Amino acid sequence: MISMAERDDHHFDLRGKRIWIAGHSGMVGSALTRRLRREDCQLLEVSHDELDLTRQQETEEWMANARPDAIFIAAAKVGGIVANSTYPADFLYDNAMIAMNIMHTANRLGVQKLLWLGSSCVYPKYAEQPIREDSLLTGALEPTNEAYAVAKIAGLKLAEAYARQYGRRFITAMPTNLYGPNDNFDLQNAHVLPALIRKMHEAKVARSPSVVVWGTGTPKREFLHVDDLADACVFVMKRHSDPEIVNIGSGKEISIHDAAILIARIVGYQGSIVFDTSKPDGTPRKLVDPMRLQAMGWKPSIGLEAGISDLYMRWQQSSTLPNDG
Ligand code: GFB
Repeated sequence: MISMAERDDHHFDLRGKRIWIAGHSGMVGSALTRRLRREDCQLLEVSHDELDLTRQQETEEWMANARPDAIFIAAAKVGGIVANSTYPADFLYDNAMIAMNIMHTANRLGVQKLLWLGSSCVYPKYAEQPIREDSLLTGALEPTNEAYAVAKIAGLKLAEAYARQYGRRFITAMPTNLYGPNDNFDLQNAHVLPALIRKMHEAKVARSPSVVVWGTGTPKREFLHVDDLADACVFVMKRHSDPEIVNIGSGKEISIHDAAILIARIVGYQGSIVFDTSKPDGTPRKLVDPMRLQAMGWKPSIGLEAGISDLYMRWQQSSTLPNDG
């Protein structure tokens, strides 16, 4: 049944709906699960062991049976700068297949609303900062994550195509660099914040004189806590319906050098920081322009220092690594 509010084309009411968070156990998916538990909706879940989203037939069968009303696609193969450049085929294939299989089936089943998550790395390497949504496809990509970006662009163009050809409300949000609970702390595959938390903690415990930070330390990154992202995704799902993409960011950037100093302070590491310039810097800056989402009425609430402190505490509680007590 369509509610009064839903007659306004931009409003989508989650109440009573069957909602599927594809990839519910990952960092983004688990944040969305926490956030959506506060809504009066029914959450559908399927584990990775039960369903491989890169397989079309399995995906079609599961979705035809589960019959979601709306879908958040949080499933993705993700990793930091070195993982992205080491496994480009896996990043492109897995992420493109997830988009193709879920959206194709969602269209066939008439799913009412679907949110695809892009990434700020889909924008050109030298995009004007802050990066507006309309700078998409105006220049060359950053080579270290080109494969991942191409898959994410394929997904957002597919969402747009289903909207144009079939009138579907398939939309795309473009998050900046994320961190938070359930982040990956594996040093080869992690993004910079969990990697540096771990390196600094281990160096503190081992009383090591220095910690190695990749690259020159000069690139700047914008970081958003994943709980802010989840809140923004629910906001966008309810309030935004046209195919225009929407950036989701914190509006603040910090150099990798300054992020390393901040993490050392939070962790209590007093040794020195050494930059390994044989490792890639990646894109020099990627600060997304948050104006479109701000104009709709959303803003983030978790500051970087509080977010990193919370992540460090949670990781220590869940980790079996030695501590300095
Ligand atoms: O977080 P990160 O791996 O991803 O790296 P990107 C950010 C910056 O931190 C780079 C530096 O300049 C890294 O060289 N860095 C310093 C480190 N020390 C470390 C470390 O120990 N580990 C890591 N990982 N980095 C990713 C893309 O790019 O951003 C993905 O590869 C995705 O596709 C993601 O878009 C959000 O911001 O460079």
